[in-house]
Amino acid sequence: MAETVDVKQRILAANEAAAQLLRGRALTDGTLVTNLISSPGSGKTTLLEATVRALAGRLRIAVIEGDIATERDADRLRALGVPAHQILTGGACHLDARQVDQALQAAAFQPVDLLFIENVGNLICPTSYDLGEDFKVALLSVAEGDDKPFKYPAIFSKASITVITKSDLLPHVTFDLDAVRQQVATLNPSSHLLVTSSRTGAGIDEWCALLEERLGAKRSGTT
Ligand SMILES: Nc1nc2c(ncn2[C@@H]2O[C@H](COP(=O)(O)OP(=O)(O)OP(=O)(O)O)[C@@H](O)[C@H]2O)c(=O)[nH]1
Ligand SMILES: [Mg+2]
Repeated sequence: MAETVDVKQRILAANEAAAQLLRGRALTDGTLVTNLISSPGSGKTTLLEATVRALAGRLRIAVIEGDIATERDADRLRALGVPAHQILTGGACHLDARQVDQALQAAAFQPVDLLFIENVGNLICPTSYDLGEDFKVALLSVAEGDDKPFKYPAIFSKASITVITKSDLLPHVTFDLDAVRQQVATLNPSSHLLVTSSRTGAGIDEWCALLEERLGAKRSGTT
């Protein structure tokens, strides 16, 4: 048991060292890095597609995609003209900083304003792995149930933004938005909660404005 804990701590310490190198490079480059985490199918890639469309011509964007199999998500972003690199974990349920470092070297993206890392669809494992991001974003679709923040507290505690997705489906599902607001505020009083629909465009401007504000703050050294 003690040995298991020790190995896990060493893995996380090695990951942290790699993440700090990534963070240092992103600071030098003036790139805002966002780590998107949610259950499979909550709408991460669709939110990225909506973000790319909304920010077209205003900000330069690149995307690292993490999945256990297929290039589908990277292909969806490339179809919009966005440089995207797919990491295939081959079964692992999260990305780690070394994989992101290798992906960035392989991709050799031109300088960008925003780098999005879409993690493997999973609310648990990705939470422990720092990818050198500026902040984590948790997504929760209204179809998943309004009890999720308290059931998966780690991610909602660590994410500085929680994005409720698929709000267009609210009339068709049982989802108490106020209850979710209260849970997220309890777990992380300083977090932002945005209510969005990538289908109707609701909340997308607010999301993009928050990204632009954080990019500006990072570059002016006020974060
Ligand atoms: N009604 C509705 N459907 C949505 C919305 N956003 C995404 N979807 C649908 O939800 C499904 C999953 O969306 P994705 O964006 O692929 O989800 P994901 O989180 O990237 O999934 P993984 O990468 O597999 O974890 C797709 O069928 C989308 O069309 C939305 O705002 N409203
Ligand atoms: Mg996806």
